[in-house]
Amino acid sequence: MVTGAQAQSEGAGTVRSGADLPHVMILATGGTIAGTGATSTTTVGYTAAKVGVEQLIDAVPALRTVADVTGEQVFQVASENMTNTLWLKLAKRVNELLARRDVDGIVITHGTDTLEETAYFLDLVVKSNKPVVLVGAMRPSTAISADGPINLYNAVILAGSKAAAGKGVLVAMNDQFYAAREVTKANTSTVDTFRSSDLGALGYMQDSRPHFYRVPIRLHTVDTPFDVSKLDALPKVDIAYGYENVGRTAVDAFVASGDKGIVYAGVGDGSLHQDVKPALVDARKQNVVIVRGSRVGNGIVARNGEANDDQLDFVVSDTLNPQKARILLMLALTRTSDTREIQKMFQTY
Ligand code: DAS
Repeated sequence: MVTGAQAQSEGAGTVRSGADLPHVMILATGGTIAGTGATSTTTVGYTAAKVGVEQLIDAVPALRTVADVTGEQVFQVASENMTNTLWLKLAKRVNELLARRDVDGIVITHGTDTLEETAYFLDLVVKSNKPVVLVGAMRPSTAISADGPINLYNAVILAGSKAAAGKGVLVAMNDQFYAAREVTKANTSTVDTFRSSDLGALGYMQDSRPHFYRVPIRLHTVDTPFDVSKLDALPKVDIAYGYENVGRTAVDAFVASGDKGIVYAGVGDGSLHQDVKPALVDARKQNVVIVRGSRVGNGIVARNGEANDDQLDFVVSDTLNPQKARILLMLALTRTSDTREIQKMFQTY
């Protein structure tokens, strides 16, 4: 723990300090939490990614009572525009800061649209047991009852807490916190949008401290083999969506564009439409790794259940939703194209 010494962080903003408080870095990336609306009642149709990290910190004076916070603007985007380049920049900066003795934890302020994806990506590539907490907001900073300030306050407490160490990357929203692997955005506009439905939150933020009721089981952070420190690109992986009367067009287009992997979001237990299956078989013949997933959102996609994965040489997604299965497949492909090895990864992380 920092003994209250003023921690200077290169490229950072203002340093605030207090004796014996944890030093928490707030890395800002944009989103609604940094958004502004035309009026105080504008909660949709506002502009995301406008307010800088110093303003976010200054808007919550109580932060100074719970942590020694340092702000840094890593980039400023609405998260629907997230890219692999931005992910790699963020991940490298997070690992660089966590390697420093004077940094006890990190909060990342982020748009909510792809927050779950960035959280899971970091859950697989961060190489530290120190807490990393992602936080966003569903209402812009200018709105009546903006949720950003309380979400940020809770995230900073969580990131500075010993209880959050070694639990993988966490998402703190609406007085609860979740495992990066399990959480998803479940409502287009309400403040309770982040949920882990069947598997549930890990706990609650209350009386300015975290209350854990469960811990992640799947391996993460220091216990994964994924290392992005020397990467400047990620393998091209896309998602094809299953539905009534679906054809092979999307899968064929992804293969033609050079995909190394395709996640198929099947109906039900990952069922394949009779017109898509031949396209996936052809893709596999061109060494594209196929992950058979489900659009349903909960439950395990059973291997050799709705398709003979052994015979087709497909991987199944376990409980990962399609957008998270894509992330694990991208990182898996930085290590191997062996489908047995990749299947083990989907049963491990
Ligand atoms: N456009 C959304 C985003 O940046 C705004 C938000 O909800 O944060 O993800």
